[in-house]
Order: sequence, then C-alpha cells, then structure tokens
Amino acid sequence: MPSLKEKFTTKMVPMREKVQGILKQSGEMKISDVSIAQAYGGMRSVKCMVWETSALDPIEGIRFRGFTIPELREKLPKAPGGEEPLPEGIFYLLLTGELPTAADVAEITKEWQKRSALPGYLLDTLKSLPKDMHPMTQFSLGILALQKDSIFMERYRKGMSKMEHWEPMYEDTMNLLAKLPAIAAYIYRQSYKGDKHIPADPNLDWGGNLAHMVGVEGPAFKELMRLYLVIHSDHEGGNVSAHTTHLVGSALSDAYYSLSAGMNGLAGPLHGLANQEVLRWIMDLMKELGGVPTKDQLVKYIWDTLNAGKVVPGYGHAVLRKTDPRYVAQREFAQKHLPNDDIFKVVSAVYEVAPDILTKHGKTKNPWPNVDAHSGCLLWHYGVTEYDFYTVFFGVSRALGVLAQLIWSRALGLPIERPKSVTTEWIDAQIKAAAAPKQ
Ligand code: AMX
Repeated sequence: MPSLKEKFTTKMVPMREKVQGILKQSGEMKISDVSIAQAYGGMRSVKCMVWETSALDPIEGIRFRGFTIPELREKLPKAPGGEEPLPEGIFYLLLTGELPTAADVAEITKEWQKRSALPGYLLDTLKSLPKDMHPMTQFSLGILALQKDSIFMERYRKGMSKMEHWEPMYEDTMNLLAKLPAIAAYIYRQSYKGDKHIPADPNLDWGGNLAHMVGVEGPAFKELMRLYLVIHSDHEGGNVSAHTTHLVGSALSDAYYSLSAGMNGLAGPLHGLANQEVLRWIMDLMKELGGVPTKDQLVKYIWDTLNAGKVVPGYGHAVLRKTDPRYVAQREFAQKHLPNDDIFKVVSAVYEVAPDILTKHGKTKNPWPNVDAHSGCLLWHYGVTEYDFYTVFFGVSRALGVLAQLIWSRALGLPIERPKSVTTEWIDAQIKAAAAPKQ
C-alpha cells in the first residue's frame, strides 16, 4: 500500500502538467467579470482563485472532492463500532481526491500519533498566557509558536527549488495536524478545568482523542467529534479562514504562519466565532424567557434582535441560499442522540420561525441556517458548556482543508497573491468616462 505522501506524488505530477497545459492553451479565457458593487462588496462571486479540495454550490451546499456530506457519512471509513466518518479519511480525500481504505486511514492515525507530542517550549508559551485570554487567541498563538520547528523555513534557508516546496509543506502539515487536538485540549483544560490535563490514548483516532483529552468520555461524544471535524474541514477557497491561509501561504510563509493567520480570521463573529455567538444568544433567550420559549415569545425575541440592529447568529451566508447541509447533518445527529434536549428544542424552534422572519425583515439574501446554528447545542449537551471555546473545535477541523490546499498550492507552484486595488477617485473617473458622450 503506498503511503499518503507517495499517493500524493502520483496525483501531483499529472496535475502539474494539466495546469501548465490549461495556462498555455486557455490562459487568456475570461471566467469572471467584476462590477463596482463587487469591488466594494467583499468580492462576492468573483472567480479569481483556484481551490482544489472542495467546491460550494449555493443551493446544494458543499462537495468535498465531488462528494456530498451524506455520501461521505456513508463511504468514509469509521472507527470500530462507530457510524460517523473518521477525519483522517477526509484529509486523505482532500489531499488525493480519492476515497481512502480503512488501511489508508489507519496509517494516518498512526502517523499523527507519532508526531503528536507537544514540545516543552510550546507548553511554556501556553502556560504563560492569561487564563482568561480568549481560547482562539491562545490557539492562534500556540500554532504560531510551533513555527520555530518549521521544516519549510529551514529548507528554504538552505536553498531548495520551487518544485520541492510541497514536500516540506507536507511534513509541516502532518506535524501541525498531529498536534492540533492536544493543543486544543490543553487550552481547554488550562482555561476551564483547573489546569488538569489528560494524556492522549494511543488506541484512539485523531477525533476520538480530541474528545478524550477534552475530558468527555463515552462513545457518543467521540462520534460527534469525528462528524464535527469532518464537516467543518473545508468550504472552498473564498471564506475568510481559507482565503487568509491561502494568501499568507502565497508569500511562501510556512504552514504555521499561514494557519495561525487563518485562525485569526475564523475568530471573527461573522465567520467561525458565530458558533459561540449562537449559544450565547440561545442562553440569553432561555434566561430571559424562562426556558424553552413558546412560538410567540420566540418570534418576538428574533424581531427584538433584528430591531436592535443585530444579526441573528447562525443564519445567512455569503454563498449558500438554502439550509446548510452541515446544519442538516448535525440536526440528524441530534435527532438520533439527543431528541429531547431542551437546547435542541430551541434550535429546532428557531429553524421553524427564523427563515420567515428574516425574509420579512428583507435584508439577508439567505434566511436559512448555516453550520454554526447547530454545533453549539451538540457540544453543550455532552458537557462542553464553555462556549467561548467552540471556535477552537472549528479551527482544528478547518486546518484539514486549508492545509491540504496549501500543499497543493505549493505543488502547483502558485505565485504570490496580489490583486489590484483601486481608489474611489479612480472608480469615479471610470463612471464619468463611461457617461461622457462618445467622440
Ligand atoms: N441576521 C440579520 N441580518 C442579516 C443576517 C442575519 N443572520 N444575515 C445577513 N444580514 C444582513 C447583513 O448584515 C446585511 O445588512 P446591511 O445591508 O445592513 O449591511 C444584509 O443582510 C445583506 O447581507 P447578505 O448579503 O445576505 O450577507 P453577507 O454575504 O454580507 O454576510 C454573513 C454573510 C454570514 C456574514 C451574514 O449572513 C451574517 O452576518 N450572519 C450571521 C453571522 C453568522 O452566522 N456567521 C457565520 C457564517 C458561516 C461561517 O462562516 N462560519
């Protein structure tokens, strides 16, 4: 059986040739056109970057290398006795474009276990941070601290050809991914569990071990972690965490610099931090209304949120125009494992009324829930109630996709990213020139 690295090289060589051929034969063909509204409006729908690992359809949602979430829940290898896909499998798929066998996945589990020990200097860095520092800040700093061991930077200093860049990027990615569950769990236990830490279990997979080291035992939470880490892994290239990782990496900054930067973007409330904001909003709601609300109470609460000029967290999306399939997967998990949970009842009740209210409100282009509307309710159910931590789980998962793509970006030799910006004065001049009578 070829190792993951060997498998990747069999895919890389023909792909390089393919891209070179495309550029040579069709490089001048137009695939996008940019309006003034798009330039001011966050570049929505402007097709100007390449991302191999996943693609997002506004109606259908995400496909990872062509596979939908229900397909992956069926086809990716599972833990013994488990029903949810292993995150090691999605990493194999994102990197190679092929579904892994159980043996492929077992090899990645073993490889990541071998590389998972946290160096003393990293633990000292994490220990030195204020206990009340936001977990995402700690997470980003922890990833950045590991840059000291960057193989890419060491090899770059010594001198390597551009065609070799992917190889140290692969090694750094494997080292970094291997350590992320332990970093996340360390931050969690340091911040909320009296600095008492739980060592990894060598018999567990990557996601199962994250559940174990956080301190929640039992098979159901391990299954949740596996599903969670699979579905949050990638969402094509234009979202803030993916695009940031890609942009920073394009300067040949290594995996540590790039991912740490991406995590700073994930920590924004309009992006990954929305998962904690959803739980905060639901907790405030339940406190104010004395538990699970009636429909009328909930409708009024949502209107009050909107009339106060705030967003309904977990609803809306820059690309999606239907219920996020990542929401649906989590809803199915809740229906199976925690159908009578009070917070799940609130999440479901919001789903019944919020799309209609948001449509009547008339601002958002997408009144449907995204991934973050559901995840917190599941984590809370199993006892992870410190919702400021939730985005760290998202970050551990998102690393799988953005780092797989970073290896591809170096394999394809993609250049430093440098779009053209313009000033309002320049735009004004274009408008005037277009309106001027033709000579
Ligand atoms: N509640 C209230 N208003 C909303 C809204 C919501 N959930 N979603 C969008 N709007 C508003 C916008 O704020 C904007 O208002 P403005 O014209 O006054 O500026 C208007 O509707 C148009 O926005 P849009 O084009 O529909 O969305 P967008 O592409 O600009 O932003 C997103 C997308 C996700 C940031 C936005 O829907 C939002 O703020 N949602 C709530 C936060 C959230 O759930 N974020 C997580 C997204 C998923 C993820 O990245 N993890």
